[in-house]
Amino acid sequence: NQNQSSEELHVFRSKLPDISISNNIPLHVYLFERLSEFEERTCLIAGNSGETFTFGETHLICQKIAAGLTKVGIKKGDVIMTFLQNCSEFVFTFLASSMIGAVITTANPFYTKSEAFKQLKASNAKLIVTQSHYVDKFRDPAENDPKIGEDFSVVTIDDPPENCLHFSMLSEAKVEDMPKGVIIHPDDPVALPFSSGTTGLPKGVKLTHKSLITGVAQLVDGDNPNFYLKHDDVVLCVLPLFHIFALNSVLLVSLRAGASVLLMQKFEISALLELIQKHRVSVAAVVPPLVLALAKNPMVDSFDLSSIRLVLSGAAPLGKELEEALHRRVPQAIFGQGYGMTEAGPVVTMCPAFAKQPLSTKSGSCGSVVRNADLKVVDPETGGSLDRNQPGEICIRGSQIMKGYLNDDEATARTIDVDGWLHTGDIGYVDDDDEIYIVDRVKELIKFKGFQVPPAELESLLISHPDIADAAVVPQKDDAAGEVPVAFVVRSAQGFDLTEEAIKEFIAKQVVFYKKLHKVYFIHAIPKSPSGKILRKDLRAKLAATPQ
Ligand code: 4UW
Repeated sequence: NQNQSSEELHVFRSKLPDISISNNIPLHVYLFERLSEFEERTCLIAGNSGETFTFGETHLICQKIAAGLTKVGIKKGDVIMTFLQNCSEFVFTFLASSMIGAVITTANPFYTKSEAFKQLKASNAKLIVTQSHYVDKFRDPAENDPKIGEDFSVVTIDDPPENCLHFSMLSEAKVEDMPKGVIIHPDDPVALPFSSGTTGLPKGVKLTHKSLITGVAQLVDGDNPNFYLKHDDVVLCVLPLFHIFALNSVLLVSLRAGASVLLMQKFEISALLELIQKHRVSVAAVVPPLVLALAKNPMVDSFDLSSIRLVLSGAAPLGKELEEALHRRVPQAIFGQGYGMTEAGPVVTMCPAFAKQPLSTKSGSCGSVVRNADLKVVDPETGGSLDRNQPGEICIRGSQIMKGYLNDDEATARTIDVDGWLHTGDIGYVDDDDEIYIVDRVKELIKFKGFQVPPAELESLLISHPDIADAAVVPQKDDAAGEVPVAFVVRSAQGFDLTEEAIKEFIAKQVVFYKKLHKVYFIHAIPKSPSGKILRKDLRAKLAATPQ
């Protein structure tokens, strides 16, 4: 019954009114729209060296690199992979790539060789920008893998090893050599981060110029921005830029708003505290494990953190106790959470206490749905939409969401339905004050300190072992990391003496640190549904009942 179903559709909207968003222009044009006003202001601060770049300098360098990329053969639609820790070259490459209509796929430089090659092949990247000590990860490829110099080029930001180019090759090009007449359509992809989404292996997430502009505008545009950044703000960028949280909600929003970004290569508590004090960081984007470090480490007391006015946490659930513990150390700061997902482009909800005209929020909530978007909560069994205070799967709709997965229409169709709703795989509810709480996850994904651990990836590695007949990987709760991956393994007939240690080591050799298995349980058979799907809920229940 059509009437009945439309009557029952509960759609939640932001308490902030919709705004007009100029999302029909290229991303870099949008980000630098107020360049003449910001020209002299500090745009980037490299934490390591103290080197700074104004907005004017940043824009000029990006234009040169856009010309340089063209010189090395990169054209509109080509993919460039950044295999970098946070640094100014990351920012320049990203923006320059947008200028010529190319696409950046961001990868974690700590990836192992096999992880790096998987993303390189899947994205078909033509160029990798990295550091010399990572280049070996792209050498000696297997039979069908792409090869340096033949299938792709490598640029290093430091002294280039054999067959690689130096970054100055790009940055010393002439602005006049920027390609002319490149036409960029709002629906062209500009970024291609990888995410496993609700199921399966990591996939390229096509984020278009329009999606990212919308995502940025939802936070910082309008008379009363939801995430109000001031011109004199110094925004901490210690979270990795290869992940969508920092890329969107630290870097891109700051560029648009004219705030400075303090780039830190990696998290190290004393260096972090020194930089916060030295540069008077005012906005800190964090993940729960970082909150834990800041809340608990005794060193914090010897630094002046009084400049911090705002702390934004996300990417994983933040416990109330932890939030309160950190709040005691930076009492002047407003605390809040955002909730996002790579595919959602990326913000689903944001704390409205960060607005220019702040609204009060409750601790533990992830804020309210962003403006210019619809949110609904659906019953995972019936698919019907639910009213307030009833937990169900969070779905989001708006111009910010991804265009789809790269070369995977089936996964796209499973994630975005015909009415344009993106199904997040997260269970949450909306309370009487329009605040959203995430309470569980129905998707496979495991999050270790906010990093994605796709169970399907570990399962396929496990099954490739000759002594393993079947395997399933599920999350186990952990105080420090939030969740850790653990495996249930069925040994094959000849594998009776295969040990837990041997399996852990077999996996550890092939994956980045946060995907390592923390425990292996031997089992006679993996519980599966009649259609062959792993019954992960049963395994999670088994785990909860097992004494640790
Ligand atoms: N509480 C509980 C949360 C939360 C959460 C995420 O790696 P991805 O694909 O993406 C992210 C993106 C986070 C993000 C982006 C932009 C932003 O402004 C912001 O606000 C702070 C956060 O993490 O993983 C997506 C999955 O991570 C979980 C949830 O399961 C989601 O589907 N997640 N944020 N605050 N869980």
